[in-house]
Amino acid sequence: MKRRDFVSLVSAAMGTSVILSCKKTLVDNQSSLHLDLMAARGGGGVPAQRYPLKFPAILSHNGGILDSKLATSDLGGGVMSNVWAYNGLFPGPTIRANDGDQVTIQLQNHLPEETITHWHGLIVDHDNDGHPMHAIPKGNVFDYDFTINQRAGLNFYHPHPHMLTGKQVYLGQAGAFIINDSEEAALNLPSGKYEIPLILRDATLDKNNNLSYKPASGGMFGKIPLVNGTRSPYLDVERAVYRFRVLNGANSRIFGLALGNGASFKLIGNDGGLLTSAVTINRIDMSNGERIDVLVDFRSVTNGTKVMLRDLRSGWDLLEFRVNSTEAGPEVNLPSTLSSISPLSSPVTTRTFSFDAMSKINGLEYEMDRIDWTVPFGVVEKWVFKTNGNAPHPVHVHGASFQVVSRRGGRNQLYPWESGWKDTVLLEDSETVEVLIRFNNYRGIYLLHCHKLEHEDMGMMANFEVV
Ligand SMILES: [Cu+2]
Repeated sequence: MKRRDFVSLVSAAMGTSVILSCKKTLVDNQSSLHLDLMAARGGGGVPAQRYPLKFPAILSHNGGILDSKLATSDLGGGVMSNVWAYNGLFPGPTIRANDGDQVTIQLQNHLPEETITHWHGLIVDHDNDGHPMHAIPKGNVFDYDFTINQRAGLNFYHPHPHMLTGKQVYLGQAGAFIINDSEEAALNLPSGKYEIPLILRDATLDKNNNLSYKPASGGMFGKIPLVNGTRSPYLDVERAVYRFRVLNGANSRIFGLALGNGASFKLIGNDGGLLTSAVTINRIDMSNGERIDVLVDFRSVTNGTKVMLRDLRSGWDLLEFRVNSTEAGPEVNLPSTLSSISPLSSPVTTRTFSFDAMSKINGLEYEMDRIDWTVPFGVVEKWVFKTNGNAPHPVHVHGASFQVVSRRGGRNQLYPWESGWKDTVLLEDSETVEVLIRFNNYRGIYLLHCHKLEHEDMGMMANFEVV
């Protein structure tokens, strides 16, 4: 498929949302009016009503089925929206596995078009990576079978069919994949009801409250925020320390997270798992596909107080914490070293990748059958990411994690959430970002691409082969 087909695909996507919105949906008139009023406030301000934060169900990593299908979901207040959901859930079920576990999951495609699921952050062999060349037509299944061999962390599963990723993720095809290991377990981090996954995204709803995908070449920016598929959510919390596992699951929007009461986060992990040590920080910026792992301490907050998780970039209120207990919970004591991370060094090769316009890497748009470079197995390389404009480009690599070593130009610095192991790094205009990377798990064909999904779908993606 060539770029010229993107326009017709976009038209097709819009046509789909029209068809979806024509389906009969029971809408309470009052709720509908209320939601429209809230939408008019652009998701910011003070909505008249908030809805309980949803939590995705857990799916077994061993023998689980991911059924991609059309469904309806309550985004809050009992108003149903048409979505494309894994197992009818929006977002999809959370998968948990331990390092060393065998994962066997069957993807069933009941969407009206091809799809394939990619496990963003998981280091798996080419056949299990959800490469677009493995997309299955509607009515077909794909059996995944791989072993977890990596550090504990929060990962992100979503479709990866060429030129359809943005639409499918937007319509609801997304979920969390959490890996646990013994190193993490030894830290006794908050768990159970004190460990909360938060999948952030935005959305635009049409007048029937259905998701409306209308991408522009600069990306798809929705008019309201959703957290775990909930609009204007709240969460009752105790006076305790909570662990929030946060994923930016939006197609294009970057979030600048902060707490409304000025309290700080204790940042303990990111894409590739635990950091070397915890960092106390007041703001964290997350581009598409990035993850963070933070502790928030509500112990000193007075019972009955509300604390807002905010997005400083849009001015949106994302999630209201309602502190609702009299007794304060225990302190969480972290060791000064959370995890040992060996720095990569002495790269044998330097490769430069220029993310140009909105659809090209080094002057080329994606071709499914073209391998643009080969990488020797097991050696450290330096990859340099730059751009001639049209950023932000969140750069994502499949098949290995990397370490970010420098950013020159633009923001001209690295941030605490960019230390340790990463698989996605934000490239802004006039920046040059250098990473060190080593593919020492599998040989095979993998992808480098922009994770602004509309850029990816237009062709800002490349195949390389580890040999
Ligand atoms: Cu981009």
